[in-house]
Amino acid sequence: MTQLPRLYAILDAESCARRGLSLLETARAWRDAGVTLLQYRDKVASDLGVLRNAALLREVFGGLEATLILNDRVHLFADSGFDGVHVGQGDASVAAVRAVIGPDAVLGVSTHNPAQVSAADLLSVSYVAVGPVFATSTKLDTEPVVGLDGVALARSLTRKPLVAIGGITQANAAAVLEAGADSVAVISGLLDGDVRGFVAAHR
Ligand code: TZP
Ligand code: MG
Repeated sequence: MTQLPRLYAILDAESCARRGLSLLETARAWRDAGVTLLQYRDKVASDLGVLRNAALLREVFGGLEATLILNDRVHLFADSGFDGVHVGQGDASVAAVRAVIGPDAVLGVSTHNPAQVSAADLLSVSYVAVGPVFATSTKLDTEPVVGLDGVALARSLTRKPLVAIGGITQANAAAVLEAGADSVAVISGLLDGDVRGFVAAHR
């Protein structure tokens, strides 16, 4: 993955369940709409459940040039058959994660302020995520919003691919990209929006 696609779709199990949506049907719809970078985020399923879903997601995206990222669950990375993992500030250190997943796997880390962005810039991460850009009700324990200014500041602090997350919709995505993000990571904006239109607008 040399360059990130502009849309980074996050398939969040809880967000799907809350809407009565099937995880796999949603994945199929997103694949058909042109999603090529997908993170599977599941804070509720058991390890076995996550591995089962990971195998099914691999099937859904099989044969396509898609990148599949697992949220947390670094210990499941090898068995997931995914391309990488994404970790937060409260998870294991980037160095420890890198040691587990190997040098070639995609590794993303969440950051919430300039100090964290600068620190992440020095680590062996494939991309730096920054957020929440806008208010979101998807993740309840979020840090304060960083806004478009926070995205621009993050952009000035790292040359790594920059992913913006939090409250991003088709309506505000262009502004976030304009502020310096390479990619926008989206949960609700896809579940509640027009995924095909989103992909087409940011191809
Ligand atoms: N990290 C920061 S905000 C967020 C995460 C996982 C939730 C993003 O969800 P949404 O629905 O796209 O605002
Ligand atoms: Mg985490």
